[in-house]
Amino acid sequence: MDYKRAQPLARDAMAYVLAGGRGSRLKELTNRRAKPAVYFGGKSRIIDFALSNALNSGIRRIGVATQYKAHSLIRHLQHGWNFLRPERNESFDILPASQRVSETQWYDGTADAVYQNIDIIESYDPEYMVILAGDHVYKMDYELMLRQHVSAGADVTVGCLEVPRMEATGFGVMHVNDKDEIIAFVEKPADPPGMPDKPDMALASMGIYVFNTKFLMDELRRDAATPGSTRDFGKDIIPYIVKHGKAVAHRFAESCVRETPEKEAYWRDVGTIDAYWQANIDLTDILPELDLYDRSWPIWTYAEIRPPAKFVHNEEGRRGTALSSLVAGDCIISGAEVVQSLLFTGVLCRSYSKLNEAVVLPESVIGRHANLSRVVIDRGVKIPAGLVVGQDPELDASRFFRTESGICLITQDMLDRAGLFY
Ligand code: ADQ
Ligand code: ADP
Repeated sequence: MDYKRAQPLARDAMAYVLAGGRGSRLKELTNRRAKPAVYFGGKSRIIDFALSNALNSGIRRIGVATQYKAHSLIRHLQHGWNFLRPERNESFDILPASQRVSETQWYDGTADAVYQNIDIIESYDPEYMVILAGDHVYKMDYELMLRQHVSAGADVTVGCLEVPRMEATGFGVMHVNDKDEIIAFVEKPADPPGMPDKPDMALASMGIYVFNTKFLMDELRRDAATPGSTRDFGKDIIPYIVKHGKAVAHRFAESCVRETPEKEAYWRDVGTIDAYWQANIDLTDILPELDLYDRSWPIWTYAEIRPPAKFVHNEEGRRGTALSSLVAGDCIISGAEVVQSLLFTGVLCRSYSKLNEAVVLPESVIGRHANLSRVVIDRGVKIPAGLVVGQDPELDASRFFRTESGICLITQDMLDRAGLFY
């Protein structure tokens, strides 16, 4: 027996996470950090999902390409993910855009973010490359995708899921034949084509690709020599292979990690304030669709060791409570009422304050008698005593970023600008 087949294909693969995008639809949350570094779920950052999936799938070589506002992301990766060791046939590389091949300062498209590090990838000599976006929340076993890729003899395998047709304008959309070979691919079509058997749904690319490394390297070199290419997987590489080679679709539902196959295959692009707020608040459900407590598929992150969360009366006997909420370490709920909310590490809720459907990022302070509902509060924000948000849409919109559905993003800059001091 070929000794390599005795181990998972994942051990011959390198995961390459694209983590350079800006994610501008997250507004001020991405002013100081790239979207993959944005906090999610009480303790983690968005990129922890792709990285944990890679690790849980058995992949032990990981590269992360960073670009936009990378400092917070790089610090997180260095603290939390730097445990893969070369002496165990493992590797973890943080690959900032650094003019390694081309003379331009930045990576062009996503394919360029791989091309510029070809020499590093080739030095590890992985059989397969698993290209991942760093900005989605989902649990997936890439080993199953690798197996399909190998057994289908594909040049590229593209992860895909079904989305409502009208929501597919932000995706690569494909048509497949009865063997799930991709016969057409359009990147971000204005009028997305529906699926033949389900015209209201479209088959969308998740921006996840599996290649044989040698094939990918040849394609990247070909693309780099092609005038007019934007050096992007979705715009250039995938459409070219669909035309000239064998591109196969891998259905996310086949490899999504969930308790039972009947459960919805959970995948979220938390790219807007509404989607970000909703996906975080969904975790406060009794049985949320995304299970963060499944120890067989842990979402690993870096967090400092901090004291436990604490719930106390104030001196007048007012109870500090949290109901249907996730409360991270080092939070203090003192004479405050927290309902259906998600508090990240080190949040202090002071007496008589009320939070309802609030997502509060680390180290923020909620002043006395503040009453906030349907909000996202950025890291380290000091909410002044008595501030009310969620009751007067016009007032809220004049002070904060308020979405059409009424979610308010609150940052320290916005409070300062409105003269709302702690
Ligand atoms: P988009 O969602 O538009 O389309 P894109 O902006 O290309 O995604 O970013 C993909 C990933 O690469 C993100 O994780 C982003 O952070 C990162 N990234 C972007 N530019 C980068 C750069 N220059 N250097 C490093 N990293 C970078 C893609 C596909 C679609 C597919 C969707 C699914 O093109 O076909 O449907 O993803 O979300
Ligand atoms: P308020 O009740 O007005 O919110 P504080 O913010 O001072 O008042 O918090 C009151 C209670 O919260 C304290 O008595 C204590 O139990 C707890 N607390 C506040 N800060 C800390 C801290 N740094 N370490 C531990 N407990 C704290």
